[in-house]
Amino acid sequence: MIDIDEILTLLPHNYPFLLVDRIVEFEHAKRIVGVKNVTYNEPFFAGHFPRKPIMPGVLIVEAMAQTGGVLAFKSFPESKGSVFFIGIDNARFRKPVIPGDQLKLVVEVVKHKREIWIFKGKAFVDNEVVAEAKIMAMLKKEKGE
Ligand code: BDE
Repeated sequence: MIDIDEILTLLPHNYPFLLVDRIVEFEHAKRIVGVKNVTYNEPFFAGHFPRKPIMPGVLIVEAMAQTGGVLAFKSFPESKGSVFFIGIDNARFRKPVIPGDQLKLVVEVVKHKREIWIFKGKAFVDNEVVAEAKIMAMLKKEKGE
């Protein structure tokens, strides 16, 4: 288990743009499962949409990408820096995500070569796939490391 305190040490993100609350499974450089609890109080629900709160699909993809970032940094803690989101393919949004849903973000490494990571992400609510995407990321080390 990786709790929110540790996530905050691994990712540079913060409110209102940190979109993973907890890690419940982790396999070194291979697979990770993140959880995001979705509440009516999410700032994006104010505009998306008034009286019809639906989580923007792009933010579900962002939540998968952040979970992939945790996988990369937890696997290689010496590679301190940032993960840049450099590409996305084959994104699908299959079901609306609404307040009260718990997103399970399953991210698997398709390929990892030097600083480039390719992830396959699936987001589940109640064991149903709500979104999926192939995500590409690049680790950028901090200067002097
Ligand atoms: C979104 C992603 C994947 N599958 C379904 C959906 C979906 O149902 N979106 N719905 C959006 C929506 C927006 C407004 Br404004 C509205 O009044 C209603 Br009735 C909607 O269903």
